[in-house]
Amino acid sequence: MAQVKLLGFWASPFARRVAWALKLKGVDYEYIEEEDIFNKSSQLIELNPVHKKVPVFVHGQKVIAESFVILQDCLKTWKQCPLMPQDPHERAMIRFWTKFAEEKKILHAAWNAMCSRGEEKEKAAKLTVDVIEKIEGELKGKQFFGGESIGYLDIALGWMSYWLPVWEEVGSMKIVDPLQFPALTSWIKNFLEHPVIKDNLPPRDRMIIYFLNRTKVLLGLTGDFGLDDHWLYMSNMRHQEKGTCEPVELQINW
Ligand SMILES: N[C@@H](CCC(=O)N[C@@H](CS)C(=O)NCC(=O)O)C(=O)O
Repeated sequence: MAQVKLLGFWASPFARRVAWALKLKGVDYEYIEEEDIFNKSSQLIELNPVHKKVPVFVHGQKVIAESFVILQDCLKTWKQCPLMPQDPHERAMIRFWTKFAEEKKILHAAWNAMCSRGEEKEKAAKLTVDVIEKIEGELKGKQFFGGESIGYLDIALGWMSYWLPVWEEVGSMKIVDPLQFPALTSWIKNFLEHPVIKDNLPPRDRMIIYFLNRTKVLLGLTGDFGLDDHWLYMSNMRHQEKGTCEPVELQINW
């Protein structure tokens, strides 16, 4: 069996898609962490010269980039735990919803909602909610998108179970209202309770700090955040949004 390697980054929802698929399929692989995604290793540049992004998948002589392209290759290479239904119409539906989520750029909209302010934030949050409304319909009465077990669409949208709540917290916003989206809310619970998924998630606290710092950089603020600063930052944001006080000076504490 040719050697399988996955080049990823701990906080990347795209790299995690591939890791989940490989784990579900029981494929042994070597994980290589890209230490600094903004100061790319020569290995990443060499393996993915077009986009210079993770994930990159290496299988013997084959090198593949782009999470969905990698997933497709995994489906064809390893038949165990198929992730796609047998029925052609059901397969088409999975492709339809994957394409829908990609074309609507829901992940990017949620990301933008986290790291923007004012009107731009509102627009991005609304776009995310509008797409979720459609996805909610597809989940009604199901444990997973794949029915009784995790499938391709669950993996494709898996970031919504764990990254989205972190982005909601960091961006001080509510996107997945359990009353508005009961099916998605219970899917999140089911997905995160799955043993393979549960054991393959980045630490939440580290994510909060990481995405707070990313947000801060993108908003043009300076200094690094520690977790203690998070709460100060949140209340600061809320006050600023309500226009109730001047910005509080942020402490650098780590
Ligand atoms: N469409 C790509 C997106 C990959 C991507 O954006 N990866 C991020 C990490 S989450 C990255 O490598 N960013 C580095 C950069 O933007 O330069 C996929 O699905 O694999």
